Amino acid sequence: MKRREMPFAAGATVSVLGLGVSGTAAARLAAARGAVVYASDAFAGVEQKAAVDALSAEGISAEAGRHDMDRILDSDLVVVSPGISPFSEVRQEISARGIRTIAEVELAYGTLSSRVIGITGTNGKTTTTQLTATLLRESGTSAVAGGNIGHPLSWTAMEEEQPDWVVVELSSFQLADLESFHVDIGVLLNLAPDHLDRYRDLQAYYRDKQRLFAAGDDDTAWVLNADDPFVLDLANSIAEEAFLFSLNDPVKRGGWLSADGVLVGNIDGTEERWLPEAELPLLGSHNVANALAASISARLAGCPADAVGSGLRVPSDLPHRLESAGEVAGVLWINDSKATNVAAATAAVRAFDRPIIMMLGGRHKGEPYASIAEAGSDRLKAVVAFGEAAPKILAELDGAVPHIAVENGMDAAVRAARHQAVSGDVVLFSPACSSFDMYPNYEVRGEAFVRAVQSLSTVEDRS
Ligand code: UMA
Repeated sequence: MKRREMPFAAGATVSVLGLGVSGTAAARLAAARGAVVYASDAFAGVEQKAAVDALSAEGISAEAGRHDMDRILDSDLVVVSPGISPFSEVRQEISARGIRTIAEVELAYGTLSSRVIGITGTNGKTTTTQLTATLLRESGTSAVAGGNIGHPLSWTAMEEEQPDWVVVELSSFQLADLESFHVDIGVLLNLAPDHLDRYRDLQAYYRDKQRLFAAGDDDTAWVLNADDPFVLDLANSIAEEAFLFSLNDPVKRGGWLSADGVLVGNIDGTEERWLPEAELPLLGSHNVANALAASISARLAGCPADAVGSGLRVPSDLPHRLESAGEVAGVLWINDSKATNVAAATAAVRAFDRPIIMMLGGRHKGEPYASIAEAGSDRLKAVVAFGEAAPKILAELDGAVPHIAVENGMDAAVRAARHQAVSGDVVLFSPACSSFDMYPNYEVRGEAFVRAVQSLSTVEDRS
């Protein structure tokens, strides 16, 4: 295994780009480890200004509204927030100068003593990351879920007591800027088009995902989706030695969904029946796949076979992922705001076998919407399109679904969906687009949806 090293010497100058959660965490960690830190954000919104105030109060040099390029280009190391594209002006200038640039997770890794499970894939990363950490904790092993899940790894690196395992959700953006980050267990869940607004093409996105394999060595245990040909292709020869998971067929070693509907595993030559699918609190077959990946990973990290079932039964507390927003007059409203790409929305459609009214829209990310209509061809009653992407969704799905409406704003879109729904239907808010046309992130969008549903139920209660 590669030896862990702090990525800078004491007294080195470290510039941190971006003052979101990962940038502020990185600035604090680098300063705590003896670097002279300059943290900056190109924008000067309320959050960035608050971050500047907080860091300045701790003696860390920070500014919002500009990147001081003289200072940045003079630094020994740059730590970059994942949201800042390699094609941005600031990063282009830094790379032209040949200054070493790393991700926040890489910085954190250098100061962590925990063993690492790294989880990536287009969809299901957060669920699998959280579930793996839950399985480990439920079986008495200390584990923290971090990374893209919203808990910067630097937070854990700054804790005095570090867990035995960190389960790290790795986005392609983070993978792109790894150096010596090493995974003891590496998981690739699935691959589908996403982030085509940032990547030149699909291959470029997949190439960043492939960097997971560069973070392993001969001692790394790999967990791969046997049902996804793109995953197997990307893994190449690694797939031969990997632990696989499948919803379709038993695998030599790994986990699968048996013909009688049980999540079954085989880690060390003996078959283990983990949990009947019906007892899994998560909805949808994509979540059965996530649960299999989490179970294999947890078993490999020391969770005993007989502890998997009870760990899988622990309800997930992840909001905005196929979460009920309530039932109004027999209509079930589902908040799946985290579905920010077409593959996630397609998986959501597959999770319901009753008539569906689908709410789609937001900022278009470059992917075609046809697969959503195909996945729901016998159940999709109507689509309500909203946001910037609405004209594109209308053009692509008109004629492919029985009814399509375009609405402006969340409240109007929710009312239009209500208009289409009858008792027994589900209204699925699984937008397939990013939220950035109307909201700062998918969480705020999900909350706006839930509020609109709640006000609808108040009106209906009164009438
Ligand atoms: N900025 C600059 N200069 C620029 C461009 C942007 O300073 O040229 C600033 C922005 O003004 C902003 C900051 O950089 O203040 C953006 O940082 P960020 O987007 O990396 O935000 P963080 O709050 O640090 O959140 C990041 C991840 N965000 C992204 O990858 C876009 C979070 O994932 C992650 O939870 C967090 O680090 C902790 O690790 C979010 C996400 O949407 C949930 N991820 C994508 C996904 O899951 O699909 C990859």
